[in-house]
Amino acid sequence: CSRKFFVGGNWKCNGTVDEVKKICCMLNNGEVPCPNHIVKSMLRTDFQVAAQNCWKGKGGAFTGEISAEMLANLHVPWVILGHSERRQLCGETDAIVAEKTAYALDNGLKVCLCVGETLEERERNETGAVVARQTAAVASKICCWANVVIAYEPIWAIGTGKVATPQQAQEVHYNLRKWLDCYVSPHVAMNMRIIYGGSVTAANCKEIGANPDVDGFLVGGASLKEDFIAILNARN
Ligand code: G2H
Repeated sequence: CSRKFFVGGNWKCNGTVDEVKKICCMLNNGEVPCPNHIVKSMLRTDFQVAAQNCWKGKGGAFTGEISAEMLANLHVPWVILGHSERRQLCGETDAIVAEKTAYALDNGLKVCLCVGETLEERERNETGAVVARQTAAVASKICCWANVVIAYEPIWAIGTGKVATPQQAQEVHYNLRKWLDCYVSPHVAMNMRIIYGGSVTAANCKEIGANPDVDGFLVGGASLKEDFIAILNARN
């Protein structure tokens, strides 16, 4: 398969200087094939840093925000957009996430776009429709997907210790790839890395990562621990 396995660590709103130093040390010493500039200067160059959000348009009088231009200027190559914590806690709609994605890509950033359903939506059998709706909003605003990775993160599995089964993850990833094939293009569908996020650990990563449509992980809690090295090696 031509899709290179992709693993992101999402530290969220965690980390004192000492804790960050400890995690960087663990990563730098890990045998493996961020949110800020300090992290970048501490890490081996084969790791790339991501911001966890950015402003939806050109920077300016938007107190508390960081713009795509500022990230690019700081040489932060990636930004995570549409994480369910942003959608649910900060009111980011599909349209806002799409606008942010388009603006970030236009400014040279790579985007890890998060999608995923709530427990109620899964129970109503709406998973496929929700993920398609969230992706369609972005598809209406961008035409080049080369710098996008899609993270499927079922909200009921985030930070709950309740992980999707390998079959559940594979099914959603497969259907999302089919959607891309139909509504974007066969080329984008074939090359899109669709990664899984939601309570990934060293113990469950191999089984989930062995699925043909699972191209990596976005990892929260476990990325703060030694576990992350095993997750980075899930496909090795
Ligand atoms: C989902 C994930 C990281 P966790 O948000 O993106 O977090 O691995 O803690 O469930």
